[in-house]
Amino acid sequence: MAKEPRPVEELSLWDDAQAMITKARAEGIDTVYERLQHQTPHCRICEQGLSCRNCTMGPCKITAKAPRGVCGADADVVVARNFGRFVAGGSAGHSDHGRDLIEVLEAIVTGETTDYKITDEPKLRRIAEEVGVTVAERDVKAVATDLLEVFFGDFGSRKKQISFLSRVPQKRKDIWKKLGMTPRGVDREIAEMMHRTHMGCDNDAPNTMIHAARTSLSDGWGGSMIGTELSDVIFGTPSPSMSEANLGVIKEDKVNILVHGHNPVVSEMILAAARDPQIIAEAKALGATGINVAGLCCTGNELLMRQGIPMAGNHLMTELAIITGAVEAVVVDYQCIMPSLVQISGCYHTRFIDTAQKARFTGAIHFDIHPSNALEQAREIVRLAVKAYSERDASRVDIPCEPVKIMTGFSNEAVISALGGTLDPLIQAIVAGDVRGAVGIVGCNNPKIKQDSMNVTLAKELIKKDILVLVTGCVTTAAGKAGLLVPEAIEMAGPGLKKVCGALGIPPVLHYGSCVDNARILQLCAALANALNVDISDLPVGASSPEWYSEKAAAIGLYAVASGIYTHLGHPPNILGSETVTNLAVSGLEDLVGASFVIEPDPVKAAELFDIRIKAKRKGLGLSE
Ligand code: XCC
Ligand code: SF4
Repeated sequence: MAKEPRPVEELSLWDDAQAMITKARAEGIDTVYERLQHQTPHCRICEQGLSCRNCTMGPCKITAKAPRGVCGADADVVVARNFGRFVAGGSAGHSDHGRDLIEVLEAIVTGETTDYKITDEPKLRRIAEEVGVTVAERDVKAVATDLLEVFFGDFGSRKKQISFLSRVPQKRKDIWKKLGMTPRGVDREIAEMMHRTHMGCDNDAPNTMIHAARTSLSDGWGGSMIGTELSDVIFGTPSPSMSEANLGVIKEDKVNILVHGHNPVVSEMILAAARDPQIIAEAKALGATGINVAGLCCTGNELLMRQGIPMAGNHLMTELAIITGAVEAVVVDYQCIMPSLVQISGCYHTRFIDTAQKARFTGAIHFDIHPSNALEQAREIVRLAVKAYSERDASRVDIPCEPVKIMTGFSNEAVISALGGTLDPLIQAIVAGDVRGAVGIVGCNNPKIKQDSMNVTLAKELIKKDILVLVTGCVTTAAGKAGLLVPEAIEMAGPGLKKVCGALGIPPVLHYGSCVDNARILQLCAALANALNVDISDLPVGASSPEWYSEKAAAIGLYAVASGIYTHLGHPPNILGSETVTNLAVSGLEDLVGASFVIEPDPVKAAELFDIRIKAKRKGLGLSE
């Protein structure tokens, strides 16, 4: 029997989303919300992480009646193995993305491509020096060649630890060493997780969890950090600028191209092609006033940070953006791209274009993009979009709102430069209690949760308490739409934060980039800890992913905890079937790594928990609460 559709007010915080869900329903188009209803109720056993299909003696379901799988694995082993593979999947996503940036750098130095270049040479030299490459009196190509070998090496099996552990406070490295948690090589840790979780291998849940943490650390301090740093080298290190967000950034009189996915390698070329005067002239010949490139999800974040492109939306806006009827093309790279976008594009004149061999979509137009052909292929893609403009059905266009202003571009380099060249003013503000602490709110939307309701409420509650908020990933657009990413948002902040951000002319919620850019937050925490000569777990900081859904978000959460950062999740991963694993996650890790997860579905209560934590950490540092 068909279920009653849920009222749109329950599905999203936003008018633009509600209007487009209503339009989709009127046009008979299913979205994530209908599909979720069809999938509900979910399998309870899978939700608890108690199903195993790691071999064909099974699949097995662990229940009270059948407490062991065919091989004898119990609930703890099955849950830990499933969680370990979940984290390995997320770490693989971020890190394979990082590897793609190394390959672009390689194509630059070998001359295989001229479409890309080294934009921030000083940064290249800086990070090369950090990881032990000789820099003095060597030309940029020689330095880059050595650097990319070091980074390729970080993915391999020949190192005792990955290079960017040079950034980690010694106390933290000692903890990792003692626990056997030091990440050695990115691919190695991921492969070893697959090995350990094969039947008959690592059958001790805490031991599996330790390796899950090591795997996630190889992502945070390895794959993701390399991805962020090389993206800055190749496309430029972000600095503050203004842009806009919500579906209103889609323009009725323009050819609209949405870039979606994660890696800036393709989307930067789409943007470059869309700025080509010749192609703009072709768009104008068809009656458009220009070509508009807007972002979705993290590839949007990457281009927003560096190029200031507007953000059409986050995860749960990706289908709804197409429903406006005004999108000529959706160009995707990889990750978080719902396959449903192909079908929804097919309901309109929208061209759905995939660009990566490792992320093909049945029914999409495929362009095989490599560093050597990227710009030429991007021009062809933009021309396809221009052509599609003439097929747009004006009677089906509905752009539901006006965009809101946002400020973006807060790399650590930009923050330090805004502070006058050092972190000292920030440390003084923390010591004085004007900035009581900082929390990174990161991650996704999940259709099980009213879109952005938790992301926004948590951010608002924290800034009221003089806690600085850093946002990345899909929380960016949430914070932006709520008016939190502009300097005027200091009016919503507590007195201390208002004073500090007001003096600097910055918002109390800072856009720190995409999800791989959470590595920037790790780096900032490490720098603060080193400056104070303490461990990261001593800092008055926290992390949160209120509306997370993905394997990558689990990897981020775990590397945050393993790095010593207290981390809130709005709902638990599929681990509740094991008391051992659950207890480890929400308390046992505290004894091991000085931080743990906290699960709290109420964002107001979550803010209070952060407040308590920050008070305790401030006290530990001898500071006023
Ligand atoms: Fe994906 Fe990065 Fe989550 Fe958004 S936040 S839904 S992972 S796009 Ni990373
Ligand atoms: Fe069942 Fe064990 Fe095979 Fe998993 S590994 S499917 S628990 S027999």
